[in-house]
Amino acid sequence: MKTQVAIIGAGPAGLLLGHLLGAEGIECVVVERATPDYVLGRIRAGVLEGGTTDMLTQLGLDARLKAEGIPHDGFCLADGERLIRIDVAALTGKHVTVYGQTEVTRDLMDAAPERGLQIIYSASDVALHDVASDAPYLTYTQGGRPERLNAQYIVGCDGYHGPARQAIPARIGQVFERVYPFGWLGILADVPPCHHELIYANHANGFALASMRSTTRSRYYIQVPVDEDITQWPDERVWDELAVRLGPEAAAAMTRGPSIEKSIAPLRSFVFEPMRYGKLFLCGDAAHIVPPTGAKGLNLAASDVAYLSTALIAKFKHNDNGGIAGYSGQALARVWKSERFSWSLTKLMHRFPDDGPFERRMQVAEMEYIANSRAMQTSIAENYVGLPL
Ligand code: RFL
Ligand code: PHB
Repeated sequence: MKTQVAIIGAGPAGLLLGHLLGAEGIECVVVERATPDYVLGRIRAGVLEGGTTDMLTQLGLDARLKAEGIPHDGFCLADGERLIRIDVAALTGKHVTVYGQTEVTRDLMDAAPERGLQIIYSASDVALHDVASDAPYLTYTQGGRPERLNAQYIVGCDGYHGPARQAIPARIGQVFERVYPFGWLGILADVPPCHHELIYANHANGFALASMRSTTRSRYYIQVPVDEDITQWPDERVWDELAVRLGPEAAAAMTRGPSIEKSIAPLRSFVFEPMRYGKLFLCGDAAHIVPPTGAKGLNLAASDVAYLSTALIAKFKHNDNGGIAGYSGQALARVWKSERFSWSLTKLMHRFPDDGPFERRMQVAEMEYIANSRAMQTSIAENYVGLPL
């Protein structure tokens, strides 16, 4: 089989890219290891920047987003004593939208057949070959049969654990990494949210986040040790801990209910440079990971895709190589700013096991500064709504 662009991974990055290229008549095939149900079963991001929702609008795939997405004009930082509201709408003139990654993926998946985007699910042993040559190709196994896909370009949208990044020789790539000594235990429950906006809380017991998917579905997280055994956290214990960490006001408004999903995600900052090698490009989690504090991961995957789709369209339509040559530098410039924001919000809002009284005083001082400085609030707000592409 042959195509113009072979995309590895049918997560949000791979599907968005496939649709954007397809809309310009560029042929692509998406090769995904998992089944559609598995991809939709992963509960992840919940907050979309304007730039991300604009891409769905541009594709004409925003009907459900418009009907079900909830615009948020602000969010809160809590430190036990007070709730600091960051009024992102007043500070930036923009807003974010609460609409789950699962729903974004479903919308992109559902539109694939009618738009002629070919997605090959349940493809195992995906391997990249000759990516530095003019004739790169993928091999994989499907239904027990070995397959080969020739392409002009290969794009790795295969997440942190996928094979694409590994296809770049060690002498070319450089890894930047920080692993945090804690994870987030998340629960999803069909109960109304405790507050109409998100609350990020720093409590002596650790971080907590009150988020949501809709007016009837809540998503909560608590910081736990990285090696925590999830069986030690029956629902009631999670709710009790949330009530303590989020503070009395949120606790009073919190409705408890059985969890419909519960999992622990480790926290990591990670960047791989460069994001292009020969005919291979990396997009999204394949090239970088941010800790979820600040809700940047999916949005960063979307901005990579915006840059790369523009570059590939210029190449295929006008034989213009400039975008392709500049892709890695352009994408990384934005990646590093999101890395900085996610890292700084993670440092501000979590209790690190090795921190002492000095580090705690630094957190208190920074909270105090944020509470009283419009400049600080503006800085947080403009990062939260998404830096310009
Ligand atoms: P994905 O979603 O991981 O998709 C990669 C796809 O590649 C497939 N794959 C392979 N396919 C073929 N062959 C192989 N060998 C393969 N190996 C892997 C996988 O099956 C999968 O389908 O990466 P992508 O598309 O780059 O998207 C990135 C986002 O998923 C990620 O950044 C966000 O979920 C991060 N994130 C958040 N981002 C936000 O913007 N806002 C948020 O509010 C937010 N909250 C979160 C998050 C991530 C979390 N976790 C669990 C890490 C909250 C959490 C708890
Ligand atoms: C979520 O709702 O899953 C969510 C929201 C905000 C974050 C991270 C995750 O910063």
